[in-house]
Amino acid sequence: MTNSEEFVFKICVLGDGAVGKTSLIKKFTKGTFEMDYIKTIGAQFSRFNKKINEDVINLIFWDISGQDDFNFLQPLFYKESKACIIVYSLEENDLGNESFKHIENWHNELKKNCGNIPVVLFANKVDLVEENDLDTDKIQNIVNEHNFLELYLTSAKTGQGVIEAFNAIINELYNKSKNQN
Ligand code: G3D
Ligand code: MG
Repeated sequence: MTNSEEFVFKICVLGDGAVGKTSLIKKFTKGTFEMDYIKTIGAQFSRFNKKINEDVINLIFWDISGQDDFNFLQPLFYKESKACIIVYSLEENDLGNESFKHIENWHNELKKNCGNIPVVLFANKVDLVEENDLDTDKIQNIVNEHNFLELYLTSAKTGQGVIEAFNAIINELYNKSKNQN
């Protein structure tokens, strides 16, 4: 007899175009994911399995592939999401600035559709900045203001922080589900 249990977690990944959403998912899953594209809603999903102890976790990441249009998202994208990753870019250019400003929009959109599910914030492309020069107060303020679970500095390019960041949200979901059984 085995005590192994199986869990399914859908996690939606939000953030402006080109901040690195797809690259981060690829990095975390080491490319061993199956990806499917749903044209009608401009989204793709990637499946990936992970073991924790004896249990199997089926992860399904939903990721927007369209441009920065907050209105095109359809309920199917959010439906039954258990957690969310919001990604912005630390780049010191328009993309970086705009993607930081839009965190709030993405979070509002999420809350409208999913209520209060756990959110982890990824500040991506940390390889492009000097970490010592980061305005950590500004970043910490947004984390506190929105009650995000945690903030991670990540780089899909070097891999910095990626595994830890994804595992933070996965472990949170796992521990919650496990304790309900
Ligand atoms: P998206 O899915 O959020 O739209 P992508 O973003 O994953 O497609 O990434 C957009 C571009 O940023 C890609 O460049 C990708 O290689 C790059 N990128 C993603 N994450 C990082 C990172 O952490 N550091 C750096 N330096 N670049 C990153 P291209 O040129 O392939 O379009
Ligand atoms: Mg993408």
